[in-house]
Amino acid sequence: MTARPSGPVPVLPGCHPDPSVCRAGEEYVMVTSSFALWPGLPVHRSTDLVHWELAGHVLSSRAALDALALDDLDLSDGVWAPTVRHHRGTFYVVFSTARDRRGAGTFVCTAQAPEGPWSDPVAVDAPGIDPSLFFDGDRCWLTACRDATDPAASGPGELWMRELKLDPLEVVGPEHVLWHGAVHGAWVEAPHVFERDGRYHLIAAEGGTERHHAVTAAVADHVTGPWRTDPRSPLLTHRHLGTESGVQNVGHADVVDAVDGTSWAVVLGTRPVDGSHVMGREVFLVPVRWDAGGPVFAPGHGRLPERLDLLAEPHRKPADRWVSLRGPVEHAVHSTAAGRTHVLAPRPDPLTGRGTPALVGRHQDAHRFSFSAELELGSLPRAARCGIVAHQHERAFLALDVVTEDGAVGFELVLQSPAGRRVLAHRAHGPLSRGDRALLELRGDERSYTASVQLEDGARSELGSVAHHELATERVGGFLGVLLALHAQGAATERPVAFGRVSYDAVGEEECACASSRVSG
Ligand code: 6LW
Repeated sequence: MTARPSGPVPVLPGCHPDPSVCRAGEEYVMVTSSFALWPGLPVHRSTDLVHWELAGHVLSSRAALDALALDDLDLSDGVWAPTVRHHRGTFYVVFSTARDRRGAGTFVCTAQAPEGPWSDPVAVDAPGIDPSLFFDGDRCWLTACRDATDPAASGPGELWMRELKLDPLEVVGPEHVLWHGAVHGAWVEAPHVFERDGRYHLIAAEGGTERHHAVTAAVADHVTGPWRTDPRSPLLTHRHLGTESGVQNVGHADVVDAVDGTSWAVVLGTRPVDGSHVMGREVFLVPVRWDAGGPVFAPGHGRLPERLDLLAEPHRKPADRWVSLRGPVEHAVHSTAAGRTHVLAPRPDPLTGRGTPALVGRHQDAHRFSFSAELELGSLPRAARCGIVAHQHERAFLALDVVTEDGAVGFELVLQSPAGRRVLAHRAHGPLSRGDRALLELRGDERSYTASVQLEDGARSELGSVAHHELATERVGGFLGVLLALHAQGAATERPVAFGRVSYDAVGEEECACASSRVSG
């Protein structure tokens, strides 16, 4: 029998991994990873840690794009694991870029407000990935993780620290090796340092970002060490709960003190069905209590809370965030009485390559959804392939395409998977004639994606279905979740493609799992 997802619901659903959070006055600000998607590093804001809205992006300028060099990257490389902190009126975001799954550069951006404008990225000399900042009075410490110098003795990863001068932004002074983790045998990553009652606490992620993911910790009397493993580690994990747990891969925490004196952590987690997840790593909220030993995650329960009682109303989804691959594309949105029209200029880059195809998508953020768009067949380019796509990676997507060639038009359902390309269905439609419209739809549920086409005469025909695990991270690899996207492949000289009545409707188990008041386990 298929396991229905149940249990905790994300506060930021869809692919938003590696969350980092800080507070500025009465507002909370969260930044998450964006890989080779553009614009990069979404910034969300909230006044209650549960309802988040998009404030902007740290990375959206031409100068940022040039600094990051996203072209040619595997989509799961690029911009990884930011940390956001607020210090004396300025927001600081530090992050690293990855190429071939290894750290390629570390950058800092600053802004006076979450919506920006954000400064251009300033490169700092910090090897490895998952950089973090800790302000201790007016001194700022940069911590990150990298390969250990002596892995046989210590385990594969190590956390290190140096001071960061703020003006100009520059790493200075001696380097301190802090800690090799509590678990050993797996990389220690995602460090964040906190001070509580004169002692320093370091939390980190171990076990890898998959099923064995866990939050571990160390304590020290001085920020540069020596650091001692917190013997209670792991402090939070779902790795021992078995496949019955609706949320898996829980780890990569950051902690914030709320306005009312309570503390909370944001962590990443996944919602697999039958062992496969398609929505990437999502953000969950966990209560934290500090005691003499350090942070206690989900006190009394030790796992993500089933219900977050802060929700007085049904969970609102953050606004649509449309992204492209490895750089900007020509894309305009018009609102009309009939709905939203997205106009995309075709590009020759194929979806299977590492270029910038004419694709804009938004993250799938519920198991059950409908995503649709209408094309006027007579106005399409004479030789093009355009349509809607459930896109996980350049090696894995399900595309429902309208193919035009020599004045004729047909519909095609294509599954690209790591095993190769399969045309699952092809329907010839006949000559391109003005006025003909086709509504393309992809529907999803816990187990499958189903594609259908509805022509103007009202007949809807299903072109086929694929099992959800075809697009799952477990099958495809990498760090992403499914994007529901519009795409237009053709010569750049072809006329733009207008996708009319673009609609995404999520029908979620999310809606019903939310209740009222604080937290119950
Ligand atoms: C992130 C790191 C990780 O930087 O995945 O496996 C990377 N662990 O913490 C990308 O999300």
